[in-house]
Amino acid sequence: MTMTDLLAASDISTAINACKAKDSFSLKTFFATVGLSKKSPPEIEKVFKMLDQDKSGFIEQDELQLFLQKFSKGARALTAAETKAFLMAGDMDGDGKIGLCSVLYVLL
Ligand SMILES: [Ca+2]
Repeated sequence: MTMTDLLAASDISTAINACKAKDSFSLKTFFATVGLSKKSPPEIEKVFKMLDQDKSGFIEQDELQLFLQKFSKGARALTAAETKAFLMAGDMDGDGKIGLCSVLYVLL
């Protein structure tokens, strides 16, 4: 399973290109552009599992930093500020990591 099994490659490149500049990443914009906002919860869960590299059930800070590269290998890493903003948006209980429920909450 790869991202392009679930998402259109053209949508992924549009979304990656839209945040090429450092600190221009917006979670909601990215999810919308990449087509994730229109996906069903089971499909979103599949994407979540690809992002959760160590299968801990959460997306931790180190996995967040490499978030864009999970969609496209050549993409840049997120900056510290972007990673922090991502955590603030998605970490509902303040434990420093993002669970699937938080992702669904941001998306739906
Ligand atoms: Ca993890």
